[in-house]
Amino acid sequence: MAIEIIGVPMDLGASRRGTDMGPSAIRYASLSEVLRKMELEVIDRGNIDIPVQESLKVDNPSLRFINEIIEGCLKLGEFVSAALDRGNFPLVLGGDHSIALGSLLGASRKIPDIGLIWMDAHGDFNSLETSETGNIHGMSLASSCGRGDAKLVTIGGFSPKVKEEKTVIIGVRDLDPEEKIQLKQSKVTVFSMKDIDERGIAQITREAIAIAGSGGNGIHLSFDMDVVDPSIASGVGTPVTGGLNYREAHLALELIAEAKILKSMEVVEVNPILDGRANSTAGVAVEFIASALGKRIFP
Ligand code: NNH
Ligand code: MN
Ligand code: MN
Ligand code: MN
Repeated sequence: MAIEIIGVPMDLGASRRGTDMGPSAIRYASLSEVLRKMELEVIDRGNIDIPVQESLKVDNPSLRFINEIIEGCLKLGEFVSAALDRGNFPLVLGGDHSIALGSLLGASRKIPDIGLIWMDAHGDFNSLETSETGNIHGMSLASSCGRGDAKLVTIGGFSPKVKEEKTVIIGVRDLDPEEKIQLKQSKVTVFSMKDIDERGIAQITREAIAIAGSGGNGIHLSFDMDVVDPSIASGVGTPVTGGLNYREAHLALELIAEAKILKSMEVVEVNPILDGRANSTAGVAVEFIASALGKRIFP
């Protein structure tokens, strides 16, 4: 099994420009070298073709750049499915979180009944009716669960991509008012920062693994870099204070690796131009990827 790196220079799903540089920033922070030192085989498939924002005009302000995002996610879905067909592990580098639509299309087409752990400061559970921004990166989880705009929901020709019963959000601390109601009415399991503070990240992660991993088909991990505290990862478009600390994030990923249930992964929302220290957020992203893929402190 090789790790197949797939870059998605997508910034059409978010307001602040710069996540299109995420894949370069993460590669520049020595991703391949770090993984090869772990004795993993690495194949870099390069980047998916995504149009440059300045070359487009917004035709639908409540679903900004929907057509271009769908087109990009269909391409990404093909790359993810092809990697799984080869028996490989798709590692998707974002890009804003709208790309989860493509990763989950590609993964769930090949792995029916796949579970999902979504680590994020946000719920990404908006629909066009509840969104205050029209940004599709805030809608990608709801759409993947079968809620919202029909074009987003049925991308790839089937829905849902994941069952709400097998979907778990970890680290959330910023929900829009209507989004909160939608999430409450859903069957998604939500572990907020309060739950983590109260019960500890180890216990929460174990419960998440049990829920998302139930049935034994494995899980997709969608890791939004803003789940960690901005003091660790400042280079994200929508930072929210009070996030996971450095070790909490590593421990969650180490436990997921130990459970041996991970089938595919994406790391999203790295925005190097907003980084407080030169490319440090991408550097931390590489460390997190290594933990998720089995790097151990000891033995
Ligand atoms: N909830 C907001 C929206 O829908 C912000 C979403 N931003 C994110 N999501 N970074 O992870 O626009
Ligand atoms: Mn997100
Ligand atoms: Mn987020
Ligand atoms: Mn804490």
